[in-house]
Amino acid sequence: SHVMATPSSTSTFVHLFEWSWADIANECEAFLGPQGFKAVQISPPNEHIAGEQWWTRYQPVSYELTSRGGNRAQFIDMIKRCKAQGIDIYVDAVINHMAHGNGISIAGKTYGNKQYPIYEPKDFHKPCAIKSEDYVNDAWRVQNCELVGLHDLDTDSPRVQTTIAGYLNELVKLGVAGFRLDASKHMPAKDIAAILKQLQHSPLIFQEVIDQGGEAITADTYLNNGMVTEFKYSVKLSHVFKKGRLASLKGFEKDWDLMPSDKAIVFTDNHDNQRGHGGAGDIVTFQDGKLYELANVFMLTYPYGYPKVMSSYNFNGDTDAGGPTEQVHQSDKLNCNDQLWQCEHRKPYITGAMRFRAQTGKSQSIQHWWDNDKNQIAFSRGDLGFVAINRGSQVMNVTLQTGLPAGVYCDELSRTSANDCSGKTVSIARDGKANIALKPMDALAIHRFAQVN
Ligand code: LAG
Ligand code: CA
Repeated sequence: SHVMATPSSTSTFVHLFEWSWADIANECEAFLGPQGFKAVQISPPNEHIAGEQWWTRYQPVSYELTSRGGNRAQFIDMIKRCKAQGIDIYVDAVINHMAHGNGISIAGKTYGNKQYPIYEPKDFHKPCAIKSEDYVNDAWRVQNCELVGLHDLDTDSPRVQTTIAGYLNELVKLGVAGFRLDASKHMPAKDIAAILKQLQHSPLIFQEVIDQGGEAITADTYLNNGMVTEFKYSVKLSHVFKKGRLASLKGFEKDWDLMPSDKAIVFTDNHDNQRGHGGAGDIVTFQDGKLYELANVFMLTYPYGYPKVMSSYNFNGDTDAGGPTEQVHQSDKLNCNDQLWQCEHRKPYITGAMRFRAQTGKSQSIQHWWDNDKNQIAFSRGDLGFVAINRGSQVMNVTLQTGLPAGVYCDELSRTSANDCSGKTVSIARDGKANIALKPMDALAIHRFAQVN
């Protein structure tokens, strides 16, 4: 039977959106492994429609491993090289539907009239279009009609279930450690359960269910199958950082009506809502600069959910634009810059907050919460770590109880590597108190395993 593997609360993964398999393999070796990330979510690896837009990846033509990311050999090489660095690969599995209409695939195959290499017309639901009001009052249509014209697989049929399970089992055999199940809200939870029952191992499962409240289908229906994306977190965290008061984050888990921490995949933004797709609101993204880094610092240092860091590219306001044609890792240079790949996961404060999470995960309790009722906050992770964030426009300068033993601590966010003390330091007195000084739009995170001797 299917037993869910739970990631430890010490872990962080990153979505390398539209990165090629060769780039991901290089990034595992150059950065993700040495820094201590847990896993990478990759773009869909299966055969998809031809075209330049990023979303061609969400129109499957077959489950053959030929995609813009690379071919099967490159896919296998990526898994091996990442695994050697301790990095898992999570595949974005597009299983609710197949490509719209007629056309040609990236591998040069033709499809049309619901005829694909692995499916035929009888494998699909009778066509009807999902209308916006269906989300509010017609669960059946959301799951049985077509999402933006994509031919909807009859996921209730044993033949379809076996075909999908065959695809997932093949990936697990190649070393894939987890799956994002795309468009899960558009599949009945029992159909997903029937597919998962046929898996030969227990990969990490997270279902993409967009539930911001007020819809006919709710995220909790899917919790028995595994983890679920917590969109309320993305929307509410974004709102607090953009327009609200950080002080209101005190005890947010109780106020925001969220799913249990060990079921929740949390993120600041994702590949859809950062560009206004997938019913987005006003979300924090790389375009918010320092504000975005602070939102990620909060997500990564606070013990709620399994956090996913978004890694994006500059799309110049064109919400359909595919990624840069330049690879990230070119022979002699790294194309992480404002114009091309954003590489948010390499921003020192974001990487540093990820390392802080890895070091403090054993203490899930929040203590010594402090705020100034506005945009300055601080809290400890039991007696293992302490965090302060100043999102205000005034200097923060206050003496606070840290809950940590006396000593001089290195700030994990501002040091340049995990082995030096090149950034800020904090001196904690014998009573556990310390002077915490932060410029506007700055943060610090100290923990027991980074002290000056
Ligand atoms: C998802 N999760 O449930 C993905 O996260 C999301 O990125 C996918 O939509 C969607 N579900 C289907 O897998 C993306 C784009 C859509 C795009 C679709 C298919 O956000 O804009 O639709 O992928 O490629 C595009 C056109 C539509 C058109 C459709 C069919 O934008 O105008 O109707 O293709 O031709
Ligand atoms: Ca469906």
